[in-house]
Parts: sequence; structure tokens; C-alpha cells
Amino acid sequence: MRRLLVLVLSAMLASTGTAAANEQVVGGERASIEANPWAVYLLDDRGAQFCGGTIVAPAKVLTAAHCAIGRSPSELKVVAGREDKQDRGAGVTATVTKIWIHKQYTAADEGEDVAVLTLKDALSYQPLPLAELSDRALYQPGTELRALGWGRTAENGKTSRFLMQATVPVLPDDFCVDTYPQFVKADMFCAGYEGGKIDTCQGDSGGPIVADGKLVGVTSWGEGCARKNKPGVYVRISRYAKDLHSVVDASPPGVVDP
Ligand code: 4AZ
Repeated sequence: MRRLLVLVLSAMLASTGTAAANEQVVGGERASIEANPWAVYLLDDRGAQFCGGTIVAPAKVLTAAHCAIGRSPSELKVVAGREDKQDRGAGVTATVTKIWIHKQYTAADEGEDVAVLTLKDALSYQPLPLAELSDRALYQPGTELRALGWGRTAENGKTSRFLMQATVPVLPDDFCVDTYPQFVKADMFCAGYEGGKIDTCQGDSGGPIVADGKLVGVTSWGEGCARKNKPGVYVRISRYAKDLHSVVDASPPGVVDP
């Protein structure tokens, strides 16, 4: 009887140990909204979080094209200033008035996975600047980037209640091409560990991966989550900076240029 109790208790400990190892983005940690005020999430027409985004101007949110395609502005909401999805008192739920999707977008793994949402009202949260063509150093293999989101904390798990973050290094383009034949070097980069374990996951798409106070990438795709030799793939934002500036920096209606 004693031995049975010991067995049951050790089995319980072993299973909670496994859960803890998978519990945290995957392999990450909590992040505060105060330190990352430009991090937002998207709600579908049922009020469920399904993607992330980044405030890049007072009334503009950058996300992935695959998060926005096939939706009308009325079927989308942006939640800003809320770290805990269940904290209805924190932040704001913003109305989307317009959706811009890169005109060459076809599928996430073919590139151009970027979209810009225009909001009805300006947000009071600090926007994040885009990485520019001159920021080539941020894309060098080994550069440590920080990915953020409310996505799944395990490949087949639930999305996170809280904002999470994980630090992942940029991997060499040749590694990404070897593991993903469709990988487009000019449009994407991949980041993570050859051994897996730490990665973005479903629900993190559209959200930010940052370094040096700049938006380096947008979470785009990957095979599963945190799998060995299957790193996350991100939009190479510097490549789209020019296109994005023409959308993001457009004067809002009613504001007359001097
Ligand atoms: C997704 O489906 C997704 N492991 C996001 C990120 C990654 C894979 C899938 C990267 O939104």
C-alpha cells in the first residue's frame, strides 16, 4: 500500500514535470505589456484571439497577410494594452476600418506575408519602428531576437492567457533552405535552435520578433512548433520597409499636410 502511494505520487510528479517543461510562445516566459506596449492581438468575429500584431503608427497595426486574408474589417478587432486576455479592464479593443494586404501575397510560405490594419481611432500606446534596409546586421546568423505572443505554449496545446516571450537566434539562410525547400531567402529569415524546444507557435502569427528596439520580423510559418530542425520562419521586415512605409506613414484622413 505504501509502495503504491509512492508510485502514484512519483507518477504525478513526473507528469507535472513534463507539463511545466512544455508550458511556456513554446519554451518561453511571461512578458509585461508595459515593456512591450506595441504588442497587440487580434480577435475573430467570435471574440477569440487567433493572431498577433504590432502597433507601427498610432492608428496602424502590422500583422501577417495570412491573419487578415479573407476577413472584412468588421470581422476583426485589435486588442492593445492588455497582457492578460481575461483582464477586460485593461487596454482597449480597437475597431478596424481598412485592411491592406501585400499585393503579391499568395501563401505564408511563398513570402509577402504582411498586412496593415488601419484603426478607426489612434491608440495611445508607443509604436515600434520597423527595421530598415540599413539594419542588415540584425539579420546576421546568431543575432538574438525576442519573439512575443499569446499563441500556443505547446504544439497541440492551448493558446496562452498571458503575453509570452522567447529569445531565439537568427539561423543561417542555408540551414532554412535545407530544412524548408520553399524558403525564400530574400523575403524570410528563420530563427530558433536546431534542437527545437523554444519557438513561436499557432496564434503567435502576425506578432513581433524584435531586437534593438525595432521590428525585425513578423511571425509567419513553420512545421509544427519547437520541433528539432524545424525553426520558426519570419517575414524579413527590412525587405518590405519601403512598401510598408507607404501604407503606414500615409496621412490619416482629415490631417492636412503643411
Ligand atoms: C502558425 O500556425 C504558426 N513554429 C506560427 C509559428 C510557427 C508555426 C506555425 C513556427 O500560426
